[in-house]
Amino acid sequence: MPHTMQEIPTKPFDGQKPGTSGLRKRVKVFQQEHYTENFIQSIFNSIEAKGSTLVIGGDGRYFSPETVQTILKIGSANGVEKFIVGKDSILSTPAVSNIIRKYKANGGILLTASHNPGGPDKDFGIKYNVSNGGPAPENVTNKIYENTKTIVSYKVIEAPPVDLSKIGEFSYGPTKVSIIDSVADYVVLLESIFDFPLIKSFLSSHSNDFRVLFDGLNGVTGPYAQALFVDVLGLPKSSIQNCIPLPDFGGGHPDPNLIYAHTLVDAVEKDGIEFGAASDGDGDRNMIYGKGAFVTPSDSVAIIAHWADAIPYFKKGGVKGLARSMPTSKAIDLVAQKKGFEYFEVPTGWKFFGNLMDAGRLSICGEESFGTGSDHIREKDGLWAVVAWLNILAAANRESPNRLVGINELLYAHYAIYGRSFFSRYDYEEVPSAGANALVAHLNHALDSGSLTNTTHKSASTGTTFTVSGLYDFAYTDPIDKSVSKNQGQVITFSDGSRVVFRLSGTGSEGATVRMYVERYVGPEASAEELKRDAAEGLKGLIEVALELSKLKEFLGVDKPTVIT
Ligand code: VG1
Ligand code: CO
Repeated sequence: MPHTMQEIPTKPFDGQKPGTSGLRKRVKVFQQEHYTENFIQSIFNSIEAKGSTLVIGGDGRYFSPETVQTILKIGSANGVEKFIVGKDSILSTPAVSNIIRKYKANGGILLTASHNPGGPDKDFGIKYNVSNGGPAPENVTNKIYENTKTIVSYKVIEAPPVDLSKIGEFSYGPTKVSIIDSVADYVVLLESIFDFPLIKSFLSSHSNDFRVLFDGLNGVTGPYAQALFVDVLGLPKSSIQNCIPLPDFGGGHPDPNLIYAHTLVDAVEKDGIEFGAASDGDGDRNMIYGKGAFVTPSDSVAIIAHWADAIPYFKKGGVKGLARSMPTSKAIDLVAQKKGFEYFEVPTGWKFFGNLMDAGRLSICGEESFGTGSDHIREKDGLWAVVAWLNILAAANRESPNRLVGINELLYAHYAIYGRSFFSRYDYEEVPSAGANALVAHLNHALDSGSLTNTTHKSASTGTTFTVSGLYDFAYTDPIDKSVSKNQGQVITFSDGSRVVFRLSGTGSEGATVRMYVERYVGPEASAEELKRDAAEGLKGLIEVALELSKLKEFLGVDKPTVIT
């Protein structure tokens, strides 16, 4: 088909640096003339675009359909041979990772700002994934960023927009465009991993005493949840809620935690539902929350690792190794030690797990930020984690035919073997950058001068004392490619093994977001009462001491965190 190409002059924009997971800004920023085009051309300048096959999809948030057309225009002009696009621009982040791998594409462009709110006044995001299906590593994102600083023009092809609602193969100038079903490949993938017949028989024999509720928070997972829970597993339609993807997620934060997923928490508590779960805007996060039972993501990944044998994928392929991001609690390390698996601590962000998986040294990993996953793809995977929990509960109940094993029974059984890591995260969102930088400088000073080391601090309300045993700035050398990532969070350790971490977020779109992570370990010899304690109670003293040591409230000028998880 004849086509015309145009080269359009442009000028660089400041600040097009991808963060923890892609470039995230307000929609209004992306809507500026040439802004989105510049970033997309910079991606194509940084990869081998000619002759490539790329996947496009996202969480369906506001400004996605327009951006798909922009990518098609610029990509085609840059020589992309084929685009595989999710119908209506919808593909969850894990689904994109799977499609890149399954169809041997060269990479993919994901249109999402994940758990950040959407809509004309909220956030949009663009992320590039490479051929292993995972987020581009730092050398690629740095190259993209360097390109955004020197860009002088971008290329477009002139062609009418593609109808994204029609599944099929189309030609678009010199490029092939294949619009695919958003859900089908992902369902096939999960069916190849889990014991669906076992889960199905467990759920149908316990339809009265083990009810399930999944909340899509109006993000991308709705259609996937319908397919998995209702169509495949045979649960009633009432088992899923907020499962229509909306461009503004119904006005909420599509973030599965105790604060933002209150539609799930409320429904579970009101109806006494045994198993509740939610996922985020783009489907890579998960929360497991049943009646009176909240599973911290750090515990969740440890429990999945402990029960790996119940999952056919691991039973067959074995567990090659375990890993967590640095701020995540050490619960999974204990499982690795007991079972003799290799284990790793990497910086925050899923991109750091990819090399280990590709090298065959990592099978199950997680982040405290409600991210759990495995080497079946190269992104964290919300619905994978939910189905993993159902598979494990089904297996546990097969061993306990007379008494229902629920979420809490699994948790307490785990603590009785490994002990418990009390864990919590305080987020101070959109605080002034100057205050956040001053906090970092204060901690750096303590680190360099050693002024805090060996000091003892007493919590006013609990009377517990904590002695600082060390302070360091976390840096990571990738064991596979030896690349070094510095300044990944400031860690304060205490003589009782407790730990506090301070980190600046790399996913916010305004001001700065400071995260404080606290962890306190209690061994399996502790009393059942101690092990079953409310997490907030178990951490109270340590949190007070952490706030005092860091002078966080003074620096940030705020009294309370925006979110506690
Ligand atoms: C946050 C989380 C991090 C996660 C990242 C992307 O990053 O802390 O663990 O990998 O979001 O998750 P930060 O830099 O804001 O702390 V998602 O679901 O937003 O892609
Ligand atoms: Co996400």
